[in-house]
Amino acid sequence: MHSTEPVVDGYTQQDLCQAVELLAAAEEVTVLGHLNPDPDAFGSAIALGLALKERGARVRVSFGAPEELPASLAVLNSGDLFVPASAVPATASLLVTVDCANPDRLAGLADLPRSTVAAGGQVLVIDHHLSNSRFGTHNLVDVAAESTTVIVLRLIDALGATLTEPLARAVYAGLLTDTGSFRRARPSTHEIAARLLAAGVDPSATGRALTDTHPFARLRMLSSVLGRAVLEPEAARGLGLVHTSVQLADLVGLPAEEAESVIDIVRSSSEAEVAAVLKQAGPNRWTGSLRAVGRLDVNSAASAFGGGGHRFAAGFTTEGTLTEVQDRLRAALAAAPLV
Ligand SMILES: [Mn+2]
Repeated sequence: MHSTEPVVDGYTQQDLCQAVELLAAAEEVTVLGHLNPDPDAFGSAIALGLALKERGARVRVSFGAPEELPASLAVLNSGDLFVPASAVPATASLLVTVDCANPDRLAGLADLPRSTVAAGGQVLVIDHHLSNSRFGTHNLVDVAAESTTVIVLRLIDALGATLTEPLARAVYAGLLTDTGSFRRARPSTHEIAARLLAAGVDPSATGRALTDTHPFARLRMLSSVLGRAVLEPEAARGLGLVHTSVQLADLVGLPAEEAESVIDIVRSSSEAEVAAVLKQAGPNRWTGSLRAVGRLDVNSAASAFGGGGHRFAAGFTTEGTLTEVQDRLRAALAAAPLV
């Protein structure tokens, strides 16, 4: 069991054993996903939380922002584990972060890894982002994993936890969304999905709740946002860039999470290798989402802003006017390496 032979990219069998020992011994655990959680972040936290709760641990699941659980994630919220960020204590004997590349992704809870270690606790980092800074006392980072929920499932199996339907649904949610609805799937991805469906997951109801259900007011928001989309064929090293912005005025009467689905519409433009959506987070503050079809490394472009992610899907937060951020984005994409 305790060989140092790598089982997968980024961590060894020994790393996995140590993480299992840490989780198996834990009596009280705080599990945090990244801010503005997606189904992989929240699904990973809930799946792990349910497995630890079954073992008798006291578990809380949270994320740095927003305070409320986004409506689209309610379908994953099992086991009464979620608490708002304001109810998370400043230290934990065991802190687990899931799908977070660095402490900044914890937003208002970004100091917890440091304060937990200072108080003698342990920090387990579970992630699949290329840009992960391995900020835990223990790190399970596998950049080849389809989703963070897949790494969590390996831990759940090693703990001998029961694959109940709510737990399987949470794992499935991350797998579904992080593979682009199984477009980026290997044969083994479908073997994992088969196990989850056999555990009782309803793929139609789960998929619809996670990605195909929005408030009516989103249609008007899309109308303005898509109406100002711009195609720049010469940008992104001549491979083409399509971009737009979601401004604060567009989101009046809508939860901020509704901005997250815009990138999936913008990226469908056949003339552009790269799609970008700049979401306004304050008067001069922007969060960017970048997607590439498969020829340009947008993780590298995002890192020019201090962000990161995966080669073909990355993000960043930055300050400036919209025009300034757009100019810096063009420059970052012009310098991004081809794959
Ligand atoms: Mn993920």
